[in-house]
Amino acid sequence: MRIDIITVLPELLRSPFEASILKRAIEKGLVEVHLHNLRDYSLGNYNQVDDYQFGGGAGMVLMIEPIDKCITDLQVERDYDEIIYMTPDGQTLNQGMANQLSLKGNIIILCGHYKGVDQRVRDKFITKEISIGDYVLSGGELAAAVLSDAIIRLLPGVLNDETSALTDTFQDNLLAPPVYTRPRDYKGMEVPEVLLSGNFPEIEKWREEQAISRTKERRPDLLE
Ligand code: 6GU
Repeated sequence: MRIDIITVLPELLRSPFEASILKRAIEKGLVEVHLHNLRDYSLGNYNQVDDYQFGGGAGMVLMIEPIDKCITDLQVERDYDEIIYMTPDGQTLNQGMANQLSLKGNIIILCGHYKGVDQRVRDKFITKEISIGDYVLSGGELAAAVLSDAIIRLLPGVLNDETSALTDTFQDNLLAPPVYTRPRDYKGMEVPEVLLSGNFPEIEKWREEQAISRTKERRPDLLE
């Protein structure tokens, strides 16, 4: 898989891909992530990528020209399955969407900023608009990092047995059960007996019950 991210703040997006699981996925060649600074595609002398909005009002708007130039350059090299715009008025990201996107070959992620992008960008180029929740971030970069992480960890070979996505919260619309590690007794707080029993069918049953009761209590909406 290949992810191309278009942003006015590439520096904000570097570190998530330079550590831990995402870094290893890139090193293993399981995914390529390319950051594109929108300013490199600006037309005028001032590296201008945003402008005042027609009709007046506070806040700058990302202009269509640099975005067109960047996307068109990328499309000359390869076909893209999705061109995603990160925006708080998009469809709210969930595990199902991450699962679907992890099956794609090449995707572009465009990060919004300021008041957003010229509507004509959305009309002409964008195939999916995604939000990561009902709150406002100062730009789409952190949201793009969240989306990329959710996708990349699902790619075959990225996770090992220990970090398997199969037992994730949400993967079967259930929250994950509680987990424990050593010591067995910490200042009188004990690990549930069943986990120490070695009886794996019993352990599986306990985990399933815990997952269901946790979901009922914390996220009854997931069970509807
Ligand atoms: Cl994708 N962008 C911004 N700016 N804020 C958000 C968001 C995206 N998702 C939730 N809040």
